[in-house]
Amino acid sequence: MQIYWSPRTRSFASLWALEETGMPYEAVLTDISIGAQKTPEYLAINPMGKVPALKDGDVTIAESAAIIAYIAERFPAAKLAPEIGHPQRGKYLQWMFFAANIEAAITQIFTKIEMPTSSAGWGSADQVFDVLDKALETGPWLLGQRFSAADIVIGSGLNFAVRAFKMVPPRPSFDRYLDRISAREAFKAAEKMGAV
Ligand SMILES: N[C@@H](CCC(=O)N[C@@H](CS)C(=O)NCC(=O)O)C(=O)O
Repeated sequence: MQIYWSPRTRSFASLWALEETGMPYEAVLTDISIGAQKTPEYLAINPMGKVPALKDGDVTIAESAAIIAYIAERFPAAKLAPEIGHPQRGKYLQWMFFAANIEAAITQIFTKIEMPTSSAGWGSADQVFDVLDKALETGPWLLGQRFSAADIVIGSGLNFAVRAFKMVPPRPSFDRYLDRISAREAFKAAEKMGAV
C-alpha cells in the first residue's frame, strides 16, 4: 500500500491513520512545493492533482476522509471504525462526513464570505465550531471512550485550523482534545515524518 503525501498538508491525517493500524506501508513523497502533484503519473492516481492519495494494489483513492475510512475498513484489527450495525456506527459516520463542514468553515473564515446560515450547508463557521465544542466537552473522544477514525479526520482538521494555521481561536475543549490526540504515538510518528 502506498500513500502519496507532502509535508505540512492534509496528507498528515492519512499518515496518522496508517500509523494507527501498525501495518506496513510505503510513504511516497509527492512534494507539492515543486509541483510533483501535477505530473501525468500522479494525475493518473488523483486527477485533482492534490495530496493525499492512496494506492492499494489496483485500487486508487483520493479525498482524505475516504482514504481514512478505507484504511479503517481495510485493517479491522485496528478497531478504528464501529462495525456495520454497531450502535455507534451512525455517529461515527456523522463525524466522518462532518469534516466537510470544517473545510467550509475554514474557507469562510479565510474569504470572509457571508451567506445566510439557512442556505449554507455548514451553517456558519461559528455554528461548526460551537457544535464541535459541545461534542468535545465530555470526551475523551468523539465517540466517548472509543477512539475512532472520526477522531483522525476531525482531530487533524481541528489541529490545522486551531494550532497549525491559527485560523480558529483555541477553546478549552479544543485544547484538551488536541493535547490528547497529539499525545498518541501514531500522531507523533506522522509528525516525526514532517507531515504537519
Ligand atoms: N479534499 C482534499 C483536499 C486535498 C488538498 O487540498 N491538498 C492540498 C494540500 S493540503 C494540495 O494537494 N494542494 C496542491 C495543489 O492543489 O496543487 C482532501 O481532503 O484530501
